[in-house]
Amino acid sequence: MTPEIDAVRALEVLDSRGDPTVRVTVESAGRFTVPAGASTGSHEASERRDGGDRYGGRGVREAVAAVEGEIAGAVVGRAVDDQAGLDAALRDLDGTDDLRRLGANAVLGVSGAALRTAARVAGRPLYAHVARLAGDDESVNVNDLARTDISVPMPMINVVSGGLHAGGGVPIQDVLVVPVGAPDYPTALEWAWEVRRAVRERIVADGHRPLVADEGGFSPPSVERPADAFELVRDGIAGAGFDPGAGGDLALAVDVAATHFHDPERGAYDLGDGDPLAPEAMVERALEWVERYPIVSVEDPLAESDWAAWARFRERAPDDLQVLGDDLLVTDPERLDRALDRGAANAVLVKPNQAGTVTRALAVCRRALAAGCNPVVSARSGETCDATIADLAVGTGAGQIKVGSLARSERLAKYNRLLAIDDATDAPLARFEAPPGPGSR
Ligand code: 2PG
Ligand code: MG
Repeated sequence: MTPEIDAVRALEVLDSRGDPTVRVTVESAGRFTVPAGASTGSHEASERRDGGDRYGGRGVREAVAAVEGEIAGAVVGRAVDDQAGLDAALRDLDGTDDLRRLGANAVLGVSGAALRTAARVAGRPLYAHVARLAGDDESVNVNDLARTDISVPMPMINVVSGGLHAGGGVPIQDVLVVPVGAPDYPTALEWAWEVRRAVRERIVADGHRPLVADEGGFSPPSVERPADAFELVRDGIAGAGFDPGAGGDLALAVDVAATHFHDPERGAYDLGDGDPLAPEAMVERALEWVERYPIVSVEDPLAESDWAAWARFRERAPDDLQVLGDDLLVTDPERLDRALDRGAANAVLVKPNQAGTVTRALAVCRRALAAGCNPVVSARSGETCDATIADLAVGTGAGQIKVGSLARSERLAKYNRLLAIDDATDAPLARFEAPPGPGSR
């Protein structure tokens, strides 16, 4: 007989920023703790916060009560291995597009805890269970995946932070390294560690304290303009003895997170280094960065609403540049289709809490892979040591992951889980593939 969900419990716990979040346990016994963004897109699934005085309004006791009350009433007794059916039932129960009634944090908590329960009940590693769901293919031999088609995702590792994750400073959010030339995942981490150390030494030599931001990246006062951040990390790659660039050892990636310095009223981007830029000038500026620095991936170079400028950027960018949509696409299959039709992006960030359910996040991965678009599984800036997304990235074959810097336990929990999967499976490190050029679809 198929095991059923016996009970659903929830608890308000605190995340890496000290903000409350929802932890759900489906008995018996899978546990999932929901992450939270700071640079959120306005089209994301909507998390539920209590308001009022507790935790500055960020308490989640109402979401916890929704899990233990209304949601438990609807899901207790369901088969644990019917993820799609469970997620559809949760959506129906909520009844809104963005899950605001029950709260996307309540819904995703249950969806994620059920996923982990089902893997445990089936006696499979979580990544193997995800591979089965993601492929929607009963013929996949989940016990034999180590020798078939899984890979460990190429990590995109944060080194310098800005924007909303660093409380000011440079307006762009992350400058990251991608160890494109690393032969395997453990080596990729080692190389990124060397670069991070070189950058840290440089910051200290310049007379600054190497304090870290929300995702563990450095945010020194010497980094005033985006160019300073690109130079610091590029020089860190060279300083650690590596060859920077797409065909070298480590390349750069950037999350511009432009929505958060874009004024929608005036349609202008304020990089804080002169007059605010019109969309066309912002396109030029981002193209200049790509030309001057060894950048292989640009996330959110334009705001979530600026579709026309996204398409112009992609048209003018080099064919092999990864143009990655986060706030633009919010892990939404329909927005992804729109982006593919308009040629606005060739890669999509996949954040389960933007989607609201595991099934929807998997659907975005599947749709992207089918269209030749790169899915990049991503953590949020507010995290816990829950490492589910590491298995999600392996099981979906996403090929890339972004979880922050090599600092802070909530980040390392994901990197370490991937080390364990690498060790257990001998799966190869996914190569960073140049996505197809514009007009290829
Ligand atoms: C992003 C994420 C993770 P946040 O913008 O890609 O870095 O940030 O979780 O704050 O949206
Ligand atoms: Mg982003």
